[in-house]
Amino acid sequence: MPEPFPSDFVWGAATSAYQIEGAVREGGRGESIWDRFAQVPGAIEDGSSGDPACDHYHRFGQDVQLMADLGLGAYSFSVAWPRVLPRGRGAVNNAGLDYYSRLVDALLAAGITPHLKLYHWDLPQALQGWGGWDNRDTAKAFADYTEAVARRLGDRVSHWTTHVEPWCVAFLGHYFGIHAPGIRDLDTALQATHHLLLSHGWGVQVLRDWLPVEVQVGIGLNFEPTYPARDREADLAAARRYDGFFQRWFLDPLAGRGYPEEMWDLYGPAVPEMEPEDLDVVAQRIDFLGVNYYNSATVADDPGAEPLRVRRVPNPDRERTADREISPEGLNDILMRLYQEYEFPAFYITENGAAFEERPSGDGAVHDEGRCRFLQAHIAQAARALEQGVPLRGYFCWSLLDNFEWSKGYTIRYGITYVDYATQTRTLKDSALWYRDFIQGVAPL
Ligand code: IFM
Repeated sequence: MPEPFPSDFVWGAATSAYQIEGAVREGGRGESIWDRFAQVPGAIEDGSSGDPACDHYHRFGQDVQLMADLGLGAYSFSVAWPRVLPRGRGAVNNAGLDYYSRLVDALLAAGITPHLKLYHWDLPQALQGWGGWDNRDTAKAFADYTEAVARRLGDRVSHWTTHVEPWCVAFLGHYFGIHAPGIRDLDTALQATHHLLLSHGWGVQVLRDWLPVEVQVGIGLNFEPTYPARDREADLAAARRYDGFFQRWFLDPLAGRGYPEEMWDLYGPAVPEMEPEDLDVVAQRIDFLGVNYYNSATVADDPGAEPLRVRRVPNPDRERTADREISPEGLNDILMRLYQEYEFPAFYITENGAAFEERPSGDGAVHDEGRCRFLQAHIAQAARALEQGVPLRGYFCWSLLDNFEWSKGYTIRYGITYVDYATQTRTLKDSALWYRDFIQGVAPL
């Protein structure tokens, strides 16, 4: 194992159901909000959808083999709620659970630990008809869904994540309106946040009830460590507000601190409704916090930009991927901060990766030097955090495969494996080959 990573450090790759599975009308799967949203003209840059994506539903055996070839120790995948409960609640669709059961068995047979995520954004459309995450009943339905999955897979899956990037669900989906269900309303976004967190708490309780005690349960948040554009009070205050909006609105209630007071005041009448016991439910003990990290944020004060009064400022000194600024040191900053300011027992980097608009070259290989450099620089920051005492247990590269990148469709590629969508051929990019060699300890950072 490469220094300073301990021998039990987990090296993996991550995906999500809607982004890779395809087969949206097979095996009794119900409609999801992303199936519906993708049909809205202009919602997806190239007019595409998650069907057939990488056709992973039919090709998972081949993809598990690919993971084994790379020497991955773990695979982080999400279960599609509408495959398990096509209408969101009620009768369980056993064919949906059978599919994940086969996937889990194939992973275990290949010596790869399954890390299962319950919700990566594909809410059953039927629940959206009742208000989706704006409705408290959706959080109850999530607990029932959790139970159905836990009862079936709890004997074989050791790592469970309730939600992935609830900030994206709440704000991209309900405030900026660029993700499903395409709502643009602050009250709804804040109420959705609360119901997502509440469903996490109820989900953790269900998992503790149904699973063996040694099973690890957590949640994955996305982070943008925030820096002021200039060293002046107005920008420092703007950075604190953006941090409250992006990080602490989720972190603090999960850590038992309730919603940050200054954000509660700033949101005024838009703050969510809740029951007296909710904050205790949200603050369930978790075994790990998943850290999804792609970039940091530089912000300036902007009195006209209600409600946060913050403007993001591009940093011309930073190199860029196809869609983000590159700031590896932000990964170390956020890990150190989480370690020093909060009491989570362990961390995984549950997503980290880069998109580029690459193609195979004449020799058939995909020479993605940019991604190789990106992964190396970020893993080096993870190593620094580890050396400084952060209880970091693993690293998952996003993503195993090129896939459906939400509102950007297939216009950019996050995979370490190139997918030719016309033929569904997979080609390991140079970054995958480097990752394989690095894990084996034969390639340096
Ligand atoms: O593709 C997404 C993923 O679904 C959630 N985290 C960020 C990735 C890259 O944008």
